[in-house]
Amino acid sequence: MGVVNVTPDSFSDGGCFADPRDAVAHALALVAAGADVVDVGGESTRPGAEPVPFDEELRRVLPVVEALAGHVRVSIDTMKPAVAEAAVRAGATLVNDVSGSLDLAQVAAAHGVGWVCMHMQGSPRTMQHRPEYRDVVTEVTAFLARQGAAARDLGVGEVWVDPGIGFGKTMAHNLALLADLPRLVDAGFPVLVGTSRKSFLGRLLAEADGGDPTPTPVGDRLEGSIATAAWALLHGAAMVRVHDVAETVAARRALLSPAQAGVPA
Ligand code: PMM
Repeated sequence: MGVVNVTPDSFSDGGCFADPRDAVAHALALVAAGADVVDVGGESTRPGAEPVPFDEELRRVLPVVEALAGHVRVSIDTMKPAVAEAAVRAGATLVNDVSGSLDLAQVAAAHGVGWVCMHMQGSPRTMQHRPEYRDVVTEVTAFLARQGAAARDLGVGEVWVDPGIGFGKTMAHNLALLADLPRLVDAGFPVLVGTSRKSFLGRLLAEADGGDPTPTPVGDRLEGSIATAAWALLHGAAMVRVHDVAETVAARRALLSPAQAGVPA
């Protein structure tokens, strides 16, 4: 899944593709690089981000969804049911819901499209103020299993679950969720994981560079993004959400080729 943020302020690429024409060109480049799905978002979910009004979010995403729908599977990254509904009418076939709310599952059920249920503690504005869990893996897995089952009961045929790396989580929480990913896989839904360019990688890579406390900048997190995407794929994730599609596709090919080498054609 390639990331297409049509926002002025996303943490990794904010402002790069705020013009719909640039966003469409970028998305088509991601498809050429091997993306199976492009995830179009018009509201930044970076920590501290303020909500975007409905009409502004729609103005950003709709032309991009319409232009891409005939070329590639389009996912709409939104927390607003009305934006999801409009995007699905414009051709999106996956609703990527970082709030994990059944309101969006209802939209997916009504239109016969897929739904991604992501776990987040709190809201983007406040989520990184002291996130707390007694047992992060158990709590996140239980939430996703419950919401996934409820969505199926509502009639959603295609349900994905996502642990929500960086959404109301400390670095220790993120690492615990990645380390124990097979537990989430065992919940029985296909798993999506997004680690690409996230701030915990900035800290991990800085520490690997010799303990400098300054996080590695967003543009220098490629190795960490690829390593964690590879980890997720090897531990059962069925899809990874990434900015650097060509590099991740190449890494996946190298990763899976040895595993497939012994299988007769
Ligand atoms: N991360 C971001 C936005 N949307 N959706 C899902 N399902 N999973 C994620 O991890 C996720 C997401 C934040 O990253 P961005 O600002 O670079 O898009």
